[in-house]
Amino acid sequence: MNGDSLVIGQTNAGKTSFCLRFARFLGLRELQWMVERTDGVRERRRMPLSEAEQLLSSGDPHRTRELQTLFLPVPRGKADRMVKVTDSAGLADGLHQDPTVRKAMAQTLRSMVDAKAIIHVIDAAMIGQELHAMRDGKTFRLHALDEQMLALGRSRSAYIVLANKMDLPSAKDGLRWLKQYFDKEKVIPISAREGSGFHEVKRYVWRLV
Ligand SMILES: Nc1nc2c(ncn2[C@@H]2O[C@H](COP(=O)(O)OP(=O)(O)OP(=O)(O)O)[C@@H](O)[C@H]2O)c(=O)[nH]1
Ligand SMILES: [Mg+2]
Repeated sequence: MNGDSLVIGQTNAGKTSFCLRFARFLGLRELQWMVERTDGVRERRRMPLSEAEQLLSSGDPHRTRELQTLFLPVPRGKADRMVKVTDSAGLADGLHQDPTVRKAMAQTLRSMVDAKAIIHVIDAAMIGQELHAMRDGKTFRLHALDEQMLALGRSRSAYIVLANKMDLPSAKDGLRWLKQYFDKEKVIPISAREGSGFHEVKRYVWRLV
């Protein structure tokens, strides 16, 4: 396994927040990444992490519109190895009116086909909210897009689900449901906002190298 992993999920699940928080957790002050635009052009970028945090993550859906590969140094003996974690544009239902968003989603789908290791981010708080809203006896079902991502993940040699937004109250019930639905050991609860759960994420990602 070459340690490269692709971060996927619905739009707004917290993929970019996860990547930036992971870099912070690892003690990086400066971010090195490769951006692959939807026209295929690749650009190397360097930026202080604090600047990237302001620039890359906001409350708007469809914020990420390019593949952003972060280079993370892993100490291995005398020479560091690099782990690559690629943040992708979030998926959403329907045909989006903005062509750049459509192109970005198509780029995510293409990269999903090639990815060996997949990190699937799910908003556990949203699942919890949806569970609470269903008081009419209907059974809760995972969103069709997440279902597709799960099917793809299962076909890969490495697959993990990050139950994100654990700092929000409804996320507890969301996590309980996710752990029942997925293999329990595949689900890591995290809060990209507060930085919880990252020791386990690190253990998982380092195993890939
Ligand atoms: N409360 C809480 N909010 C979070 C957490 N992680 C992300 N968010 C918020 O969720 C929103 C979306 O976060 P992003 O990281 O931009 O989500 P994304 O999955 O990259 O979204 P796209 O790029 O649009 O696909 C932002 O308002 C974040 O601040 C978390 O752990 N807890
Ligand atoms: Mg994003």
